[in-house]
Amino acid sequence: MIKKAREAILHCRRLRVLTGAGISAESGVPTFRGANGLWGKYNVMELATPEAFQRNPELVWKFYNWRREVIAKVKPNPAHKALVDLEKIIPDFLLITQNVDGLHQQAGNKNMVELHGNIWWVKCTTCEYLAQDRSIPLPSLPTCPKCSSLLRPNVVWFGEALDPEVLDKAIEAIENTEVLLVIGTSAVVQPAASLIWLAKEKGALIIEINIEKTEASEIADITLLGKAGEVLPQLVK
Ligand code: BJW
Ligand code: ZN
Repeated sequence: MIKKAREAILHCRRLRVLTGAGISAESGVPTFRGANGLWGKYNVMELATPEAFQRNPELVWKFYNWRREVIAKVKPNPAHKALVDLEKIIPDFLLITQNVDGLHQQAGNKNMVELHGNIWWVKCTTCEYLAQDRSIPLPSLPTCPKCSSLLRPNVVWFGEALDPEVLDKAIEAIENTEVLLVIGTSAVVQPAASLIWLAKEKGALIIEINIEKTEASEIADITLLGKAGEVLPQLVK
């Protein structure tokens, strides 16, 4: 199976890669779901929704300050590095990530979109202010330098729409791919997960890498069970 996946990837001209929290797990970033997932310890509805932020912005900022602290200490792993190599080899490559940790950029990927935003950016809840801010911790209630309103993390919470430009770019790329490589996602959060079904509908070969079977395994042509940091480098070399 690894050999078939390797050949399909190395011989295609158009490749899209969809990543989720599992690709950063070996770097030391907790995933969301599963035994060691963040959501087991924290109540999502208390933290990753606009309603939660309205109700208790201090608590939500405390959570994000903690996440920033964790992520600041970690480094890209061999899976992130393998995707940088792939971007160099494949003529038409797009990385579509659900992750907000910024590890793909840190590793060196250039042609990529972040579906759920980036934890190192903040945006104003009132005006158009949007800026990178890597300070840790941010004040418990950070304010906008332009209009003094409350700032929020530039991430997409449940019930919020994804940036339409970002989503459109992902959809168009998915509709025009030969191969879709799906790495470390439980494939349950929409609309990100639906991109896998869209690729299948359009005739792409779906290759999945995960430590366990997921919602997407049924439609995947090849599922490689194993850690991304161990499996992915074998597909590239
Ligand atoms: C390894 C590994 C290793 C471990 N190697 N693998 C019913 C049907 C359809 C949709 C909905 C519905 N009910 C509600 C909705 C909508 C909702 C949704 O999808 N909910 C589902 C949970 C049911 N979606 C939304 O609300 C989205 N917005 C939307 O729909 O808007 C509509 C709208 C339109 C117009 C106007 C207004 C609204 C927004 C979704 C935003 C998701 N945000 C989060 C938080 C981001 C910020 C933050 O980080 O704090 O994004 S939630 C969280 O889940 C995060 C992730 O990106 C996302 C996906 O998780 P992911 O990456 O798959 O991680 P895990 O933990 O689930 O899985 C890890 C995987 O790795 C596992 O499979 C492991 O096995 C594997 N693994 N170690 C390889 N070493
Ligand atoms: Zn402002």
